[in-house]
Amino acid sequence: MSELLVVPSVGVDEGPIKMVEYGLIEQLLEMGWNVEFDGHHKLTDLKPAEDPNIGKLKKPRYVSRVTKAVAEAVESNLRKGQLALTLGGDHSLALGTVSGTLSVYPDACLIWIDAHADINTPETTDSGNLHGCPVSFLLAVDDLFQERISEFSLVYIGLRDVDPPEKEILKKYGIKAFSMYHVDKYGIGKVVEMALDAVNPNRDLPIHLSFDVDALDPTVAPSTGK
Ligand SMILES: [Mn+2]
Repeated sequence: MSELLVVPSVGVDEGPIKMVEYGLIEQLLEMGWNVEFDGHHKLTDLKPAEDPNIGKLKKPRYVSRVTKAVAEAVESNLRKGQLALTLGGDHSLALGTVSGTLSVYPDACLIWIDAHADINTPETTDSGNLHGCPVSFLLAVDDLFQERISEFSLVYIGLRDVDPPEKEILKKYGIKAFSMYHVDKYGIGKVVEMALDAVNPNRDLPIHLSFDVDALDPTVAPSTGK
């Protein structure tokens, strides 16, 4: 049984629900999954009337409210013994999805498949976009977040655009990362094995996989930035 939640976000609003409309659920059913569609969660009503920046961070209250709602939805589905598959949003969504997972499976490891490390802190971010920061919050690099994941439980696959301050953080914490160089050199199957060896050597821990579509080659997914 898996539960499918769809959460839109500005900029890529229609993408997630279009995947459902174009037959994602039917395809999952064909693959043998028993899918319960949890609906299109439109969280725009959580948007606060006023949401001034905090430091450089943009829309902090809105992202915070969405994070809480998503975490609760993921948690309640996981507590029913289901696999939660969440589609949508930019990668700030992972603040909620990973938190929901950690509240039920505190020993879960996190596989982050992305062109970007998304590990800027409120200090290092240039843009102030929270979708560039979720991993630093999840690791509590700045002690901002409650549900903390250990740096030893996190592994990256697919990196190809990492900011210099992010490189410093990855180095400081000794976070395992496989870039596109490794994927080209070893192939994705071998890289996934190596990533699992790093965070889940006995293959006995729960896995949270967070996938940014920009990890795909821009020739097959041209609409997601670089
Ligand atoms: Mn990305």
